[in-house]
Amino acid sequence: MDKPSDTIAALSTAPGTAAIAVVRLTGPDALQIATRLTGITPPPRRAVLATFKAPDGAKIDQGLVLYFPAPNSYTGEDVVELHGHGSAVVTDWLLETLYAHGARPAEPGEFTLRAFLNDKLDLAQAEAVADLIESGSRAAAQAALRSLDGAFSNAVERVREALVRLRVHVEGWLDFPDEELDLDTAAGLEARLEEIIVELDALIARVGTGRVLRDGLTVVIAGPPNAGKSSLLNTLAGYEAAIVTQIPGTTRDPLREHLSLDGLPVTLIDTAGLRESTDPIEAEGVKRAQRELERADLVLWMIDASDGTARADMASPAALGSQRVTLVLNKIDLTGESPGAFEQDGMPGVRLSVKTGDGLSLLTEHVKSRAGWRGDAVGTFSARRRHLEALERAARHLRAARGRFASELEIGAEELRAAQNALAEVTGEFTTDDLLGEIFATFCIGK
Ligand SMILES: Nc1nc2c(ncn2[C@@H]2O[C@H](COP(=O)(O)OP(=O)(O)O)[C@@H](O)[C@H]2O)c(=O)[nH]1
Ligand SMILES: [Mg+2]
Repeated sequence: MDKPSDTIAALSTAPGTAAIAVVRLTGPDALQIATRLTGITPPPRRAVLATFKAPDGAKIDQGLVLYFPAPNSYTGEDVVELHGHGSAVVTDWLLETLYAHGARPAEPGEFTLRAFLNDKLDLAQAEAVADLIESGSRAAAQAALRSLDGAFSNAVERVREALVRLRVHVEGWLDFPDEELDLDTAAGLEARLEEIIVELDALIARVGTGRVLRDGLTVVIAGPPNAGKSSLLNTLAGYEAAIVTQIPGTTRDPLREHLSLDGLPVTLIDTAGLRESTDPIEAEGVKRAQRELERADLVLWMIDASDGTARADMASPAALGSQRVTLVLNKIDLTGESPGAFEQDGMPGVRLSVKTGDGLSLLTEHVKSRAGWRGDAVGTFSARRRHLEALERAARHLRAARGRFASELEIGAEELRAAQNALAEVTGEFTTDDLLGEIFATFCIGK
């Protein structure tokens, strides 16, 4: 994307009635427009009182003018802030005057886009600005601030630098096609690749926590009818959100509840019991349940412990991808089993009774730990699904390069290159205009 050459203006504080409203200008004509508005040339980085006048000389307002010369400003361009009174009528008139003097209304996120284009922020930091503004909890705000400080970008950069060093070596060997890579050299390269994979995996785990902090964790309760799924939702939600009866097939529409497990934002979804049904309404409910399963971050697969047939079939949810499934063996009050954790077919499980509450805290602890959740979110940075996808793609390419250095060096080199490109997408060295448009369109105007 080309660097912009025009000057934009927008209200940067919330619209409506307020004590003060801040209107910002950025671009090459910002100073000249402010001078025409106020009749003075504002000094750099010092607030001065001025009268804002319309082109016909009418007084619009009185307020402070603050001038940040390029490149030492938020956008890297000349920026002027006008602090006036927070009246919608006054700010509209002020903006109209700025437009008359040659400024153009800013698009959403355009100030931050300019900061990105002028290398004031990388893309992950620019996204952190929006995440900070929109943060719904103190932990989320802290995480966004850490990303804005560059903690996330630096962590990505460390992995990228290690990868670049490895690539320099690999590409160096490619220049001598006749030379066979001796086994020692290949083993050395493999070892360095493994180190990078370990570091990237650790980063992905941290990013997962940050992503959950921003978007929440989607947990779907599924399983055969009558297992106690709706009872679990009601217990965790703290009220009778879902209808519970002893009649199998009671739940049809997926039911969502937003709740917080010790600060971890969770969207809990109760679904229709999965079974073949001739009732068209229940069959549609089952179809919708399956759709929710595909989108879930975590599936709680619930089974009635007193139901021998269901217990025998406990391995069936492994097909969902066992890393996303936790088995929940409910109604142990009927079987006399004790609450606790277990494992079956590679899937973790918890034995509990929703009715008596035994083992419920084990389940909430388990969900928090699977989300990588530490109550205080110390050291977490905010991250988005986009970041996680790019990092996971990079990790897949690195794994695909494994074992290639001895005999298929070219393929290995290609995978490393693809991994580096995926990493660069996070910080924005490697982006398309479409992606930039998509990201900044979700910002507020004036930011
Ligand atoms: N004994 C016992 N009954 C339970 C327990 N949890 C749920 N139930 C009962 O099992 C039946 C089905 O519960 P429900 O939550 O509607 O199951 P769903 O079909 O999976 O949503 C109801 O009669 C509940 O009261 C439990 O832990 N112990
Ligand atoms: Mg139900």
